[in-house]
Amino acid sequence: MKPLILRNVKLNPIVAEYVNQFYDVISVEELTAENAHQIEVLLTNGTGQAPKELLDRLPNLKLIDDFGVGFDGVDIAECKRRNITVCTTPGVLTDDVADLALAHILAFSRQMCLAHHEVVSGAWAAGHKSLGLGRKVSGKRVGIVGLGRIGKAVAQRCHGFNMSLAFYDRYLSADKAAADLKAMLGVEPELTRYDDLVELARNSDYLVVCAAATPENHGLINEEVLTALGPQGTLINIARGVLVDEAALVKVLQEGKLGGAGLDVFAHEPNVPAALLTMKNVVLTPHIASATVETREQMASLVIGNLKAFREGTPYLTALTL
Ligand code: 8YV
Repeated sequence: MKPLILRNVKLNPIVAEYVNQFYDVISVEELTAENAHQIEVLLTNGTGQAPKELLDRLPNLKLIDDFGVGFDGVDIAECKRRNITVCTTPGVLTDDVADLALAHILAFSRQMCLAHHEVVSGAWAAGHKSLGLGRKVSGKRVGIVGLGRIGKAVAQRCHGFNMSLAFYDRYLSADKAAADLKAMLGVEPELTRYDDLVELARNSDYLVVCAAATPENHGLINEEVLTALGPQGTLINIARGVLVDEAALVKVLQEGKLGGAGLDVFAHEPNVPAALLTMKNVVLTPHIASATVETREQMASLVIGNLKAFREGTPYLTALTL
């Protein structure tokens, strides 16, 4: 009989193939008072939930192996207290997530979804052209909320579009940000740091949310911020849905106080506020920022590497410092 391993999400197929060689996998629904004490490893992903109530049921848990860079569903304080290691997949998905932010900027501004529909519906061929003009992206102002690894990769790409760069990040000084970007770009970009998120929004054409979903960031993008972004402004969220007050977002879009939104993440995935589904000034994707063959292979390789390290007692590849 193989040892048991617990999953609280559906496993990536590459990870599953490795895991099945050494473990019998059970889901949280299959956890019982009898088998819970056997669990030493929990397999999760960036949106998987590991609250204290679950951790309390797992007295021998040693590793949470996360197929993702986000760990907002994991009770980190409890992991720290109990010395449970948490491994994530940092770095390997940065490019893809930043690429998707740019894809949203372009898709929204150049009306890609409406334009595609105009062709496939036959409207264009029939001469019923209803598509108005889009908006130019090159040369516009981008405001980046959270200038970590992903935020900087977004800045790097926006610089390529001759956009002016500004950011809001409580933990990063203007000098450090400028030095980091200079190292990436080879030139020092024009970069403005805002202490006030509303001011950043007021001075941005695109506000791109790249921050982590820490409890203090919940609802960070509120009605005041969205209104400051304004009728010519676009919100892009490739981070986490909870960072945005979704009710306020729907309200400002309905009232025409915000130009539009490109959203890959939502507060209650896979549920999307019904009002957004019929709006023409939104582009919606189903949390696909890291969903490419290449990146998912690299993420799987880190998850497997960390599990291997656990099994062999060697150092973890990407353990969080708790
Ligand atoms: C994944 C993510 O979609 O890395 C994250 O935090 O949200 C995404 O890369 C998620 O982990 C599901 O596999």
